[in-house]
Amino acid sequence: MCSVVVRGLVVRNTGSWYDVRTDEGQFFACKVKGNFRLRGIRSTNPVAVGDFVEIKPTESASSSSSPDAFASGLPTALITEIHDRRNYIIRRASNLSKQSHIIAANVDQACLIVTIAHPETNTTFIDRFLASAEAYRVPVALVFNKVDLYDADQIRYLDAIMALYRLLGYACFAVSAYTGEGMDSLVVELQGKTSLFSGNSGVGKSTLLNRLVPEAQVKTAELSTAHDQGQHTTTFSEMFDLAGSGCIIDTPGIRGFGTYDFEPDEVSHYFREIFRVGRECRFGNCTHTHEPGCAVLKALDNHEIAESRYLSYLSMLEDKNERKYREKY
Ligand SMILES: Nc1nc2c(ncn2[C@@H]2O[C@H](COP(=O)(O)OP(=O)(O)OP(=O)(O)O)[C@@H](O)[C@H]2O)c(=O)[nH]1
Ligand SMILES: [Mg+2]
Ligand SMILES: [Zn+2]
Repeated sequence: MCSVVVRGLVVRNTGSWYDVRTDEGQFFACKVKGNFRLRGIRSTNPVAVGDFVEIKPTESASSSSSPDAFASGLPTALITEIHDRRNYIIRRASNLSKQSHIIAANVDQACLIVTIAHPETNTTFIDRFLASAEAYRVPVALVFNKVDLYDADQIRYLDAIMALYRLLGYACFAVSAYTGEGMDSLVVELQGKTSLFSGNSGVGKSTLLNRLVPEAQVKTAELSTAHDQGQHTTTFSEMFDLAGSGCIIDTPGIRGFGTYDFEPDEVSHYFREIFRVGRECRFGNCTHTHEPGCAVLKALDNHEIAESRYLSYLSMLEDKNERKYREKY
């Protein structure tokens, strides 16, 4: 009877199994023990890639009863405990859902991979991601991929949008996973850190990963010709080691970013410029929507706050009012 409990890191989440790498470098296919739930979080996945866990190896007889773990050839174990997280990125599991989905835990940064075209990532999606990351204290770098595809107008737009986000204090990278353009500075940014790759389907998360970690060889696929959208090719989250030090967590593409567990009066705290300017509003409880003496509305009029950012702010307020989010975000 094997009853030792060992510590490990969750490196892969296939939905039904969590692959854990122990401190000694051994791999186990794990299930979560019983129905233990994380403090107050109603999540579709109680454990996420990046979690540190305690596991208890199960006897070999039980592994043969689980065909998929058996197929992976890994010994099986039970996750008996999850260590406290330094941070995590969480979103609403789906429209109208009360459940959340933890995208990854214990990351040094989230790289939001976005594209100006093929497919187009909308700014509301970007801002919702940024606001959530801000709330959970995860630094974000914006990685604009597929620069090889853009025409002159799109390049102008790219420059403008990068200027906007840089002004707000977010690191921005313009890269092409195809030509390698811009990849050198991204590599420097990734060194020594655990970085989450997130974004819409089809923006090239896995293609970038394959370029950065050639032995990863994860599946990628063309956009659908009819809709110029990704096809949700990556179906589970997985962590890969970078040469040197650091690692990347590749994740399935997400359609909308439904924010989880925000109070309406909190939303403005996570839009850096709205928070800053909002301190000048006449009323302390200003929602920046209609109030007299609202400094945010004035800054919006003066183009000191970008309209796209303000619209994203409104969309998040609306979530709270309607308790839902629109799928397209
Ligand atoms: N032209 C061009 N195409 C790219 C670039 N990066 C990725 N692609 C293509 O975009 C398509 C989607 O790439 P994936 O890497 O599968 O996208 P993903 O973000 O991992 O998508 P999901 O796994 O569905 O979330 C593939 O056909 C890639 O070859 C790039 O820099 N330039
Ligand atoms: Mg992918
Ligand atoms: Zn105001």
